[in-house]
Amino acid sequence: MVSKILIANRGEIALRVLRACKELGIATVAVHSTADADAMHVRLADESVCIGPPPSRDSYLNIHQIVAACEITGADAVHPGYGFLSENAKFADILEAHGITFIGPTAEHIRLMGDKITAKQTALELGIPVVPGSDGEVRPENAMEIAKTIGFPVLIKATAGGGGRGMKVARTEADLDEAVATARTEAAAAFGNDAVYMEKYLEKPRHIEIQVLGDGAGNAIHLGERDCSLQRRHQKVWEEANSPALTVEQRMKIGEVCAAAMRKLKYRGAGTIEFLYENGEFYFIEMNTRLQVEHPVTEAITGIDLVNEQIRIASGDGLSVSQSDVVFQGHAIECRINAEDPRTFVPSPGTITTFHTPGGLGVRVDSGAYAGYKIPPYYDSLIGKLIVHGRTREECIKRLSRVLDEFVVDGIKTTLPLFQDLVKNEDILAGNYDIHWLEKYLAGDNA
Ligand code: MV4
Repeated sequence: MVSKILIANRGEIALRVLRACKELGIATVAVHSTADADAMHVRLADESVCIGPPPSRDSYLNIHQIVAACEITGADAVHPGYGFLSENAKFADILEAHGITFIGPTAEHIRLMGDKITAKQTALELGIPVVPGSDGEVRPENAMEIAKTIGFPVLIKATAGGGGRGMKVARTEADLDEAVATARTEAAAAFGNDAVYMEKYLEKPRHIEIQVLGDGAGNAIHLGERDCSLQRRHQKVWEEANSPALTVEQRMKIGEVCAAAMRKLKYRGAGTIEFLYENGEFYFIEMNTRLQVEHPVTEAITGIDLVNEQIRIASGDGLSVSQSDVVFQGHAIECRINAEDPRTFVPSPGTITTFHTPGGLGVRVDSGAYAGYKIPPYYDSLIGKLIVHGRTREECIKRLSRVLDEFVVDGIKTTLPLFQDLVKNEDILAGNYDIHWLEKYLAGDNA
């Protein structure tokens, strides 16, 4: 049983986890850097511990400081949120060695999915459809043979990668050697591991991900998909469920494939299985072994509190719902509110002078921001998430448009004006977009 949770994170996700703990009657410990002493997650927690100076590596990524904060406060579990230490297998191992519960999957499953080649091999063995590609690592000397078998265009990816760093497209035979060499150099620089693999390059896919929950004992369910195709430089901007591209039958089929795979794996906790979707087919690319930023979209349409489920699972109580209890109701959209210029996405830290959040039926704002809050320049620029729910996609977008008019953030630039434009766009209204749409729109190519 878990009785006191240390939240090893900051910002809106630290608040999100605090709220779930409070509803469960579990005591909370916030940790913070010196830059976050005035943060909302520190104010709302039962206790707080300063764990170091502003740079993440000295505070939110400092495993020893976090373990020490658990020892000092008597916390018996840690929720890592997303980012930071959430997919760090060594952290999960160290906590376990100290008798502290890591609210997440086993270190073994984190490692399995952290290496993109073993993740893909595992997915294949579990019956999940994968992108056609090399069977394991690609070396410069065998790259051409493999590429010819797959067929051009091909994509070179870093084994230790994820999130799009170190990827290189080779459109023809003439591009291949350079693409492999550059991908290896970039992978070595970014991840300290130059191993790469190869896949068929999908030209215009959507990014559709499936939410799963497993109890670690062989029971697992899916909570449908989220369409996260609207991205810029691998940063998601707008996420929605259901995907405008899927039928009920397609949703249930891919969802059941994923849930069955998680049962076989005896997966524990919340996870997301990422796919590219093109011409009616799903292709596995990665699995994230953590709670994701966009999880509220799934919460909106299912009514299931994902953090509550994570804590239940970590406490050994299993899932509160079975697959047949899961009902998908209506449509939800999340807009990421970043302290950034809405056209260039250049960060805009500073002091928020006015912060007026919208309300009404079907509206949720997850944010640690408030009037007078000074956004520190050290961390990512997400200051909040707006999640809107409606009975249909059309109702949801109309509501979103109304809600965006009510939202006031002064003192800094935010991405809110971008969403004002998107809700009026014909392609967006029609649900007609792929992973390249937003970049083209921002460049003025499909306006
Ligand atoms: C791909 C792809 C096309 N074909 N794989 C980028 C992030 C990483 N998670 C996987 N990514 C991609 N993998 C194949 N075989 C295109 C992308 C990609 C992408 C994927 C999802 C969302 C946005 C994207 C933007 C550019 C490229």
